[in-house]
Amino acid sequence: MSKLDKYLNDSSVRVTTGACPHDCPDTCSWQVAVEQESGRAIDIWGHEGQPVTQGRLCGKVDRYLERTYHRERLVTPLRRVGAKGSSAFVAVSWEEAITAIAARLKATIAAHGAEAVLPYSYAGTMGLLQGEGMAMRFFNRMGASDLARTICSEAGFEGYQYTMGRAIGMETQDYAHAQLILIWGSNTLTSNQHLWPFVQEARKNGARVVVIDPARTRTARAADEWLPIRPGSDGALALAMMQVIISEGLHDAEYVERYTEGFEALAERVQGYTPEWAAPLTGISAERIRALAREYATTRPAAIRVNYGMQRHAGGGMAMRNVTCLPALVGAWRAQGGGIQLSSSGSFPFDRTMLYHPELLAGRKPRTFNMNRLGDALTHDAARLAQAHHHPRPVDPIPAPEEAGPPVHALIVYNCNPAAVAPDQGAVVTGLRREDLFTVVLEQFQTDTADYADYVLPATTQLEHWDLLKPYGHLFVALNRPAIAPLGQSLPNSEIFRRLATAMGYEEPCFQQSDVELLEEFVRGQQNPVFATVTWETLLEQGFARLNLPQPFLPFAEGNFPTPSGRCEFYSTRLAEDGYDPLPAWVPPSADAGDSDSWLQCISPPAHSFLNSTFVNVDRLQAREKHPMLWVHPRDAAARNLAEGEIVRVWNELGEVELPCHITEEIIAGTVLAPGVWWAKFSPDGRNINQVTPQDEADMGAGALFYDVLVRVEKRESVGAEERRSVGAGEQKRIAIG
Ligand SMILES: Nc1nc2c(c(=O)[nH]1)N[C@H]1C(S)=C(S)[C@@H](COP(=O)(O)OP(=O)(O)OC[C@H]3O[C@@H](n4cnc5c(=O)[nH]c(N)nc54)[C@H](O)[C@@H]3O)O[C@H]1N2
Ligand SMILES: Nc1nc2c(c(=O)[nH]1)N[C@H]1C(S)=C(S)[C@@H](COP(=O)(O)OP(=O)(O)OC[C@H]3O[C@@H](n4cnc5c(=O)[nH]c(N)nc54)[C@H](O)[C@@H]3O)O[C@H]1N2
Ligand code: SF4
Ligand SMILES: [Mo]
Repeated sequence: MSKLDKYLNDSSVRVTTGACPHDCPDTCSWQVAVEQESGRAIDIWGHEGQPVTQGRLCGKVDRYLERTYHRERLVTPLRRVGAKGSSAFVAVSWEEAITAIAARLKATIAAHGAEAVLPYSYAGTMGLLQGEGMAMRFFNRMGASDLARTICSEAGFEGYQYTMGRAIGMETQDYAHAQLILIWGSNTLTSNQHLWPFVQEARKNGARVVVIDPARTRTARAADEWLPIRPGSDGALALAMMQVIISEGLHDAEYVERYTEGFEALAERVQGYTPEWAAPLTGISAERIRALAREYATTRPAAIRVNYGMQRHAGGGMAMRNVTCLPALVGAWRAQGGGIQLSSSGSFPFDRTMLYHPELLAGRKPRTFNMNRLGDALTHDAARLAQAHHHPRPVDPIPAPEEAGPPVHALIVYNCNPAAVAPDQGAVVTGLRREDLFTVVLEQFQTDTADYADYVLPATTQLEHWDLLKPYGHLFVALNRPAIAPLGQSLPNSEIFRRLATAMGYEEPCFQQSDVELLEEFVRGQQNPVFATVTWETLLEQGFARLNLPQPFLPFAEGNFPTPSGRCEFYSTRLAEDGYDPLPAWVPPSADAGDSDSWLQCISPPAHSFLNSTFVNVDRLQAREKHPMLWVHPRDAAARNLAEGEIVRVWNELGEVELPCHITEEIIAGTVLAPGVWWAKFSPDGRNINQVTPQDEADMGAGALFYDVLVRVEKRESVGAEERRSVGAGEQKRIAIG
């Protein structure tokens, strides 16, 4: 008997349908059983009728009730009473908190202008309502600084779009029809596990699965082949594959002729990019590259699942662009089971004006900060402040220091934990420590970031509020209904911003809309025919609805690329206009240790049992990940005389962190790996790996460079005093500015 049947037969229990809010491509639909009498949720499981969820949640969200009822859930507003970062707070009433926050914001705006207020948020929840639904209205009305949400996927997204037009790709279920699957820069079994059953189905029908990754992840172990690659070199691998395919005439000449742009120029461009050229860059032998290219071009259908690992590098945008050319070159789009998926986001052309009410800006055009440069944005240094403005393309001007605008005096953080997840943690924390910075954090838990808040406001979890979810891995919109009442005094983000708006004197009717009214209006208001099947009634009844798209979904079988030319653009005029090379090119990572014996490349991809910095405080999940650590290859460990489990110092010019080392062949030599994203306060020295990640931008979209990092790894005692001083000097510099 299914769980649903069991509970439907039990009148003491009611079942509510909802959806997982987390930043994960799978956006599972779930069901929650609630004991009628106590109002307490007693069980949660994956929706059996949702074709991608297929009745299963991941090991993290299986523990969602433990997270919701966690002993450390924030259940009352808090006011800081100790030093910033010391986590000393007292409980206050909502009225006191809201009144005090509004008063301080008004004073800040009067003294420095509304741009001195900076919202800082990401995808702690991907819900359209508890994400930016009410928040964006609030900050638009205020005229606050805007935030470019670049921390995750921007470089790859841009690279994909220059080639393809929009982030549209294969439907998840169609991977079952592939005969070859390249999993490229993705740890699918960890971060996209609902794709895996379809991969397995393909294998049952004879498909081969190859994982291209610097780490032998659990996905690589489960695949047919692990192709270890040096971080940041995927662009070179894709160029060399194209060189082989074109020079051997293995491309689909008919598809190329009818549906692509710039083939001749591409053929000329890739001539020099032979496998022999790519071998030393990628660490993959020329022979193996040649074989992979041939296999990819001659196996039909061939699918690629590409994810964000490869684009957290200086050349990440171009790397994604290069990889994205491959399916069109071999005509993979023609058949079900062929093509590529980065994200399904481009299939959801939501009209968000009803949600965000941009008219509240009333003609103002606030400056936009790049969220990856939060450290710089929080300094008083005008040059750094100017540098922190969002300038995603080479043609975008960077303002001069005198045009940078006022320093940030108030920071409002929601759905994000920047003290743990943002690059250059030393700079971020220095900024958060500023006595003259007023910080408000909306949170479910006392995170690293909440420790620096002046006010912490307790937020509800997905079990306690309404929301609407747009996935980025599949094509099903989902509705989340609350299953239980808010815990303690916690409130949905939407309600917190509503109360703040009232206290600020914002009287527009959109601040009076209830959560359900807002969602219903948004769903009913979508005009694009792709949403014809996503009706409010279906969502209420079923909990999810697939976009009005044909099945099988073959978006580019006959061209129809949403690019300016309507073709897949090997040559892109838009790239040229934006200041880039219009053709696929080699853009190296900025962190290349070359033949250096002392520097190592450092990547910090997601830990299996965490979701970014979420779930790190859930006991059972923390126990599974044990403790923060650094994977080191035996060769690199031997060169440093390191022993398993010994605490090492990981450092570069930005900062340093101490981590126990784990000696393993599951990471390539020359690269170290720190599973992320641990709360800094759970680490031996109160820091995490983002001590050493830079604020610098990737080539496209001003994306983050989390995996484009050089570090020194040494025994704790052996770092020379002089080198340590030079690291310390970097921090001193920032403290002086802050
Ligand atoms: N070194 C390193 N750093 C990284 C990465 C990496 O790979 N390596 N990955 C990067 C990536 S890809 C991303 S996307 C970012 C993610 O960074 P974040 O967006 O910060 O990540 P999360 O941990 O998902 O969510 C942050 C917080 O949102 C809170 N939250 C969840 N739901 C709600 C809600 O309804 N209301 C409120 N008020 N709060 C809520 C959670 O409690 C959590 O503390 O991190 C980046 N940082
Ligand atoms: N369990 C779990 N699931 C998650 C998350 C999580 O933290 N935990 N995070 C969520 C978020 S925010 C995101 S953005 C998504 C996607 O998350 P992604 O960032 O795509 O994460 P992964 O799937 O781990 O894939 C990254 C893989 O790329 C590898 N890699 C690093 N550098 C390179 C490189 O230069 N080239 C290649 N080929 N590979 C490289 C890493 O070793 C890792 O295995 O996952 C989401 N799902
Ligand atoms: S985190 Fe991802 S896999 Fe886990 S329940 Fe949520 S959507 Fe599903
Ligand atoms: Mo992400």
